[in-house]
Amino acid sequence: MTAEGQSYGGYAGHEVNSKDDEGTYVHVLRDGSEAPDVEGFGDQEDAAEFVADYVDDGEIVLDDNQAIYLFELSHSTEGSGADFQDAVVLVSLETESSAITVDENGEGESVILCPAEA
Ligand SMILES: [Ca+2]
Repeated sequence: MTAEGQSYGGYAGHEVNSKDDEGTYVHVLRDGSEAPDVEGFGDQEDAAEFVADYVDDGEIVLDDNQAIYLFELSHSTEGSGADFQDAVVLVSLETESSAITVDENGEGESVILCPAEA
Protein backbone atom coordinates (compact mmCIF):
# COMPACT_ATOMS: atom_id res chain seq x y z
CA MET A 1 0.00 0.00 0.00
CA THR A 2 1.31 3.39 -0.96
CA ALA A 3 0.54 6.82 0.43
CA GLU A 4 1.75 10.11 -0.99
CA GLY A 5 1.94 13.42 0.79
CA GLN A 6 1.11 16.72 -0.86
CA SER A 7 4.00 18.92 -1.89
CA TYR A 8 4.95 21.50 0.71
CA GLY A 9 7.57 24.18 1.24
CA GLY A 10 9.36 23.45 -2.02
CA TYR A 11 9.38 19.69 -1.43
CA ALA A 12 7.68 17.37 -3.85
CA GLY A 13 5.11 14.99 -2.43
CA HIS A 14 6.77 12.02 -0.79
CA GLU A 15 5.56 8.58 -1.83
CA VAL A 16 5.82 6.03 0.96
CA ASN A 17 5.26 2.31 0.51
CA SER A 18 4.17 0.12 3.41
CA LYS A 19 6.55 -2.68 2.38
CA ASP A 20 9.60 -0.82 1.09
CA ASP A 21 9.57 1.80 3.83
CA GLU A 22 8.59 -0.34 6.81
CA GLY A 23 10.74 0.53 9.79
CA THR A 24 11.59 3.98 8.44
CA TYR A 25 8.61 5.94 7.12
CA VAL A 26 6.06 3.30 8.07
CA HIS A 27 5.45 1.66 11.41
CA VAL A 28 3.20 -1.37 11.60
CA LEU A 29 1.24 -2.06 14.77
CA ARG A 30 -0.09 -5.52 15.50
CA ASP A 31 -1.96 -6.96 18.45
CA GLY A 32 0.25 -6.48 21.51
CA SER A 33 2.40 -3.73 19.98
CA GLU A 34 3.25 -0.80 22.22
CA ALA A 35 0.96 2.15 21.60
CA PRO A 36 2.72 4.90 19.62
CA ASP A 37 4.43 7.54 21.71
CA VAL A 38 5.23 10.35 19.32
CA GLU A 39 3.91 13.88 19.56
CA GLY A 40 1.94 15.43 16.73
CA PHE A 41 3.74 18.16 14.84
CA GLY A 42 2.65 21.69 15.75
CA ASP A 43 -0.95 21.58 16.88
CA GLN A 44 -1.69 18.24 15.21
CA GLU A 45 -2.99 15.27 17.17
CA ASP A 46 -0.56 12.68 18.51
CA ALA A 47 -0.41 9.39 16.64
CA ALA A 48 -1.80 7.75 19.78
CA GLU A 49 -5.02 9.75 19.39
CA PHE A 50 -5.65 8.22 15.98
CA VAL A 51 -5.45 4.68 17.32
CA ALA A 52 -6.98 5.34 20.75
CA ASP A 53 -9.93 3.06 20.01
CA TYR A 54 -7.45 0.18 19.69
CA VAL A 55 -5.33 0.78 22.77
CA ASP A 56 -5.73 -0.84 26.16
CA ASP A 57 -3.26 -0.31 28.97
CA GLY A 58 -0.59 1.02 26.60
CA GLU A 59 -0.90 -1.87 24.18
CA ILE A 60 -2.53 -2.19 20.78
CA VAL A 61 -5.50 -4.55 20.75
CA LEU A 62 -6.34 -6.00 17.35
CA ASP A 63 -7.57 -9.24 15.89
CA ASP A 64 -4.96 -11.56 14.37
CA ASN A 65 -6.01 -10.54 10.87
CA GLN A 66 -5.58 -6.82 11.54
CA ALA A 67 -2.73 -4.34 11.49
CA ILE A 68 -2.46 -0.57 11.74
CA TYR A 69 -0.03 1.28 9.45
CA LEU A 70 1.34 4.63 10.55
CA PHE A 71 2.77 6.67 7.67
CA GLU A 72 5.16 9.58 7.89
CA LEU A 73 4.88 11.49 4.62
CA SER A 74 7.40 14.24 5.22
CA HIS A 75 10.94 13.79 3.91
CA SER A 76 12.55 12.93 7.23
CA THR A 77 12.01 10.45 10.03
CA GLU A 78 13.91 12.71 12.43
CA GLY A 79 12.77 15.77 14.32
CA SER A 80 9.38 17.04 15.41
CA GLY A 81 7.92 16.89 11.90
CA ALA A 82 8.07 13.10 11.93
CA ASP A 83 4.87 12.38 13.78
CA PHE A 84 3.73 9.22 11.97
CA GLN A 85 0.08 10.19 11.62
CA ASP A 86 0.07 11.67 8.12
CA ALA A 87 -1.84 8.57 7.10
CA VAL A 88 -3.14 6.04 9.60
CA VAL A 89 -4.62 2.92 8.08
CA LEU A 90 -6.34 -0.03 9.73
CA VAL A 91 -6.12 -3.13 7.56
CA SER A 92 -8.43 -6.08 8.20
CA LEU A 93 -7.69 -9.10 6.04
CA GLU A 94 -10.63 -11.22 4.99
CA THR A 95 -10.21 -14.57 6.69
CA GLU A 96 -13.22 -16.46 5.38
CA SER A 97 -11.89 -19.07 2.99
CA SER A 98 -13.58 -19.54 -0.33
CA ALA A 99 -12.05 -22.76 -1.62
CA ILE A 100 -13.43 -24.36 -4.71
CA THR A 101 -13.77 -28.11 -4.56
CA VAL A 102 -14.25 -30.64 -7.31
CA ASP A 103 -16.61 -33.48 -6.68
CA GLU A 104 -18.46 -36.10 -8.66
CA ASN A 105 -22.13 -35.93 -9.30
CA GLY A 106 -24.36 -38.97 -9.33
CA GLU A 107 -23.36 -39.79 -12.91
CA GLY A 108 -19.63 -39.84 -12.31
CA GLU A 109 -18.99 -36.46 -13.89
CA SER A 110 -16.82 -33.88 -12.25
CA VAL A 111 -18.70 -30.90 -10.95
CA ILE A 112 -17.40 -27.83 -9.24
CA LEU A 113 -19.03 -26.95 -5.95
CA CYS A 114 -18.90 -23.29 -5.22
CA PRO A 115 -18.85 -22.31 -2.47
CA ALA A 116 -17.16 -25.33 -1.02
CA GLU A 117 -19.24 -27.89 0.79
CA ALA A 118 -16.97 -29.07 3.54
CA1 LIG B 1 1.78 15.04 10.59
